[in-house]
Amino acid sequence: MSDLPGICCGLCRIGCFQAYQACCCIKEAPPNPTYNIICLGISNAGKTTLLTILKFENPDAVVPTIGFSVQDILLPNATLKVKELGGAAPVRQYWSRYYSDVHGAIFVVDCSCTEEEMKETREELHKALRDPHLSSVPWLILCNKQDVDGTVTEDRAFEELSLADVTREHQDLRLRSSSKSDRDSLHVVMEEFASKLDKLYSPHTQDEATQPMTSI
Ligand SMILES: Nc1nc2c(ncn2[C@@H]2O[C@H](COP(=O)(O)OP(=O)(O)O)[C@@H](O)[C@H]2O)c(=O)[nH]1
Ligand SMILES: [Mg+2]
Repeated sequence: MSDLPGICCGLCRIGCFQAYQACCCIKEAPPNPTYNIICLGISNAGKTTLLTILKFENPDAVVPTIGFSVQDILLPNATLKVKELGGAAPVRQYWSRYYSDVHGAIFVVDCSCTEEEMKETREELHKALRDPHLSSVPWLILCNKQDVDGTVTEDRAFEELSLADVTREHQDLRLRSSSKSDRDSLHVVMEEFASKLDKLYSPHTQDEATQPMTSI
């Protein structure tokens, strides 16, 4: 019984705070939006490594991706649910099976690769860009392995990947440099990409994050 005044006082304070919240329209901050992202690129481009870095984990421990893997990348402005598809030649024919529910696409390019691999990369990239499910989503092309001597720069990659015509149709396509040794820049690039997604998909569409792109 001696606790009664304390309990009453506590309840009063909660009541007062709730009344104050209601009067001043103070609401809890909405949770960060979640976007479904597809991550493509031929084997060895560095997809798993970059995603591992974005999760603040050790990139030296990555193993080749068999089939696909899904990783949640937590950014200050969004959560990216990234599905990385294996990049080996025999599995690339199945990539398009995973395109239907995505809000954005990331394509990782090994800019230190051979001419033959760059040709392969260009063909796969253009195939994906032409897919109707991915034609209206924001694209981020990462020109990776910029730390390697003699690697192809972002401008040169734009040429080698024949992107001049593509950017007319894909106005939300961005080409950015990346490297496993520059985590900070990678985070900046990803936050910029998340902002682009945010601009495109207004808050009320968040509940529909699992809907196919065509319905958003
Ligand atoms: N020098 C360098 N090596 C990288 C970079 N990114 C990835 N790698 C290496 O490239 C190899 C393949 O990486 P991985 O992430 O498995 O490629 P994935 O097949 O596209 O997932 C690994 O040995 C990585 O350490 C980078 O930015 N610079
Ligand atoms: Mg991988």
